[in-house]
Amino acid sequence: MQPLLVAGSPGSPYTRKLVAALRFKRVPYRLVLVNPDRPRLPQPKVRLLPTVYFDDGQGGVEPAVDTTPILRRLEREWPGRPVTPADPVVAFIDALVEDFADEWLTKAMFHYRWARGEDIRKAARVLPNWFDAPLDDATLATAGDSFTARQIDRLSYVGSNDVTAATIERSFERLTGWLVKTPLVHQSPSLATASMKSSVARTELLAFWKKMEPYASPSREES
Ligand SMILES: N[C@@H](CCC(=O)N[C@@H](CS)C(=O)NCC(=O)O)C(=O)O
Repeated sequence: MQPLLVAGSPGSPYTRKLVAALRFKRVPYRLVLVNPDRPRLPQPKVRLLPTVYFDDGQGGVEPAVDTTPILRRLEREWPGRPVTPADPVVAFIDALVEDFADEWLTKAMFHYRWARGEDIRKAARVLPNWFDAPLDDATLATAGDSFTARQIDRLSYVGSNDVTAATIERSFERLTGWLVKTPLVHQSPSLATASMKSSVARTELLAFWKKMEPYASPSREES
């Protein structure tokens, strides 16, 4: 069987969410790093990371985006080691928490990366190196500058600004304080765990959820 082909980047929280769930489910996969300026694979209609290339049944591939429906499909095709709770009430709560993590926690991730000087300098040095082969120092400096300009420009779309910064940070601190003492939704890893873990890990502040930890970081061999 061919491993599932996933195009993504370790800097993308949604890539990490998907990879965490694939690892937990033990679905064989191959992660290829994408350089958005030099596409090597067919593009999905909406260009987002991660993109999963499903077998189209005719010898080709069918690109798919959006981790939630992708993982719902994988749950149907790979029912072993489910990441959806069996109890429908718990599954509903899990879906709500997953949505909260996908839509709200990524704001904290983006804010903590791009709102302050030292964090910006770190993100500029790290993230451009995760789309292709590692860059030499001069290329990394140029790529870091243009990456930074683009991402800071997007802070307004994400909703991080001088007025909202305190709300984002208070909400994140409240959540992480709560997570230290509360088990998350159900006993084994789930989509909610995968999504929350990925965004929180990407803030590079915390290492929670030991049970998800082994599944959360793409290893070097995969890139
Ligand atoms: N809801 C989507 C979101 C995917 C997403 O926004 N990915 C980011 C990278 S982490 C992206 O590709 N952003 C590029 C863009 O928005 O143009 C999912 O769950 O996969």
